[in-house]
Amino acid sequence: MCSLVTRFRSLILHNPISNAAGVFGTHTDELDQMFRTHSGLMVTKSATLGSRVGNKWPAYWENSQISVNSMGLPNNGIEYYVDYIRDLPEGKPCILSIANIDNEQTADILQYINELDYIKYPEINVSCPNIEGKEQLAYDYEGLEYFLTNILDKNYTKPYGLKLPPYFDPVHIDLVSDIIESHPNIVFLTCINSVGNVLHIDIDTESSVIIPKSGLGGLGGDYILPIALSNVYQFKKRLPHIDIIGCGGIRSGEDVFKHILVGATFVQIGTHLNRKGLGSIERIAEELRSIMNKKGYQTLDDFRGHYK
Ligand code: RRO
Repeated sequence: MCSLVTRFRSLILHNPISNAAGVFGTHTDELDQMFRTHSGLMVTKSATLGSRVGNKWPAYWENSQISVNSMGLPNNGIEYYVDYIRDLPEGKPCILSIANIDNEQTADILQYINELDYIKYPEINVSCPNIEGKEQLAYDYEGLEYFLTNILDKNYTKPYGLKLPPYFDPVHIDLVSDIIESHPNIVFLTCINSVGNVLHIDIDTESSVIIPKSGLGGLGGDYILPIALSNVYQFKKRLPHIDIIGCGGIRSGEDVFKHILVGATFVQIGTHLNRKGLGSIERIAEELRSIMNKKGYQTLDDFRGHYK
């Protein structure tokens, strides 16, 4: 029988599956539900210093293939998530996701969590596409370098990760990789956030399926699997010493297998969990196990990064 055990830095996970930030991670009852699932770990909604209600509704839409969202960072504020993690029983690590909408506020958050030993490997979201008038930080290379040097390095002294948007040109992956290499506390990258600013039109209403930002929103679901795989593959190749967390388009054990094949340490699932519920985690883990058994792989290391 094969094993799904996954080593991520100092953590040993019983399988390589997590929710994605924003799905089953905003309220404590959702996080409690995630804790009770079969997942190897979990992640909170991206938090800001204070709570936010988010964008005008409807801001989320999905069908059987895709999702489009412009949630606008609704969250309960950093303390809510930090306290939740502090009080969590042992058994499943919970990654704190932090959104940057304002450098000074993020500096305050980082100073606050720097002293807390129960916060491990926060995921810093530099790719939220849904704040009106605000560029995704990870597409602004100078702004990203400034942020990492003057906000992150100055206020947080422990290992952390970045949640990145999709990149569509290898030259951009090289540019971002150069920036990341000069910040040794970056130990993981989550690839990818939703594909920003897409437009899905309802033929009956002749308008978008969501309201904020004139209908533009972040795309998740089946269509983004090949984009995610390409980003995981390229970043892993460029930065082999860094853990890459695969996120995008996963709905089956086969999809998890593909993410790990191109180098992912573990994976996060968003749209599909929202659509099908948390029971799908166990099914997806079993599908992965069955593929490994068929191929004769005993552990995830037997094929991780072995894309031919
Ligand atoms: O809350 C959102 O609108 C949101 C965030 Br912070 C993000 O990182 N990605 C996304 O698709 N939506």
